[in-house]
Amino acid sequence: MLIDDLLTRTGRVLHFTLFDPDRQTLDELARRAKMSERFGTDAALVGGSSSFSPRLLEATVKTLKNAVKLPVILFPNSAAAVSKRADAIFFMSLLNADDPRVLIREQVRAAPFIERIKLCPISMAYIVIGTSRRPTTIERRVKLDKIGPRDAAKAASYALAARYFGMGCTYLEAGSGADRPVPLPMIRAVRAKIHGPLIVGGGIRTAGQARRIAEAGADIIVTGTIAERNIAKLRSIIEAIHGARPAARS
Ligand code: 1GP
Repeated sequence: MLIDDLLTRTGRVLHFTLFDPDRQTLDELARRAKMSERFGTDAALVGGSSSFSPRLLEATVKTLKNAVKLPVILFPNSAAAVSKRADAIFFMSLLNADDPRVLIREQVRAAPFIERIKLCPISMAYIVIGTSRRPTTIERRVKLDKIGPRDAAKAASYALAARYFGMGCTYLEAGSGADRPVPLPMIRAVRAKIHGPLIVGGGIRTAGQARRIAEAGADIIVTGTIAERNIAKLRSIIEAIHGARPAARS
């Protein structure tokens, strides 16, 4: 699968840049994508917690495909967020949601379409961690079985359950714009329970944070907001991730 190929080919921790269709014009998107590619990002993710029209999604994916050579992976928030122009889709369940819609219903709606258009599904357990004093967009939108920053054991139990379900990747998400990223002890605790790729995102703003997260056990680090607020900082974040010593695998 695409993620395993990327990880094996490079042998290093990867960086993905998240582009939210709703948060920039298409011109800004093309410019930010080109800069991210130049700085060494490994893939472009398209998605976000806000809702956007299928038309804007199509335009976003098309703009990215024209602007850069990076793989474009959908990071959907509903069954409507599927585009055949993308290279792959995170086929994900928000495991600590109380809402069956995000646990399984949207996925059931989307699956036949994904099969028909032959889009590559990347199996993923998505776990949202409440690290921020102010709730992030996803925490406001979805009722959650709350996992606080000190609940490393609870996050690890979710990750272990996902592994027993046979889910491929695990994504620990602090939420876009979070004021703190997922804590390092939680990343280590989750890493110890899973065999597949670990993705960590939300609230990562500095090269130091990114390097520590990589060395705690993340295989892929996602940033979104920093490319919108201060794209020059992205270069040092990506360099720190690519230069990090990958953590030992269990
Ligand atoms: C959100 O993890 C991503 O899904 C990115 O978060 O926007 O805080 O970098 P930021």
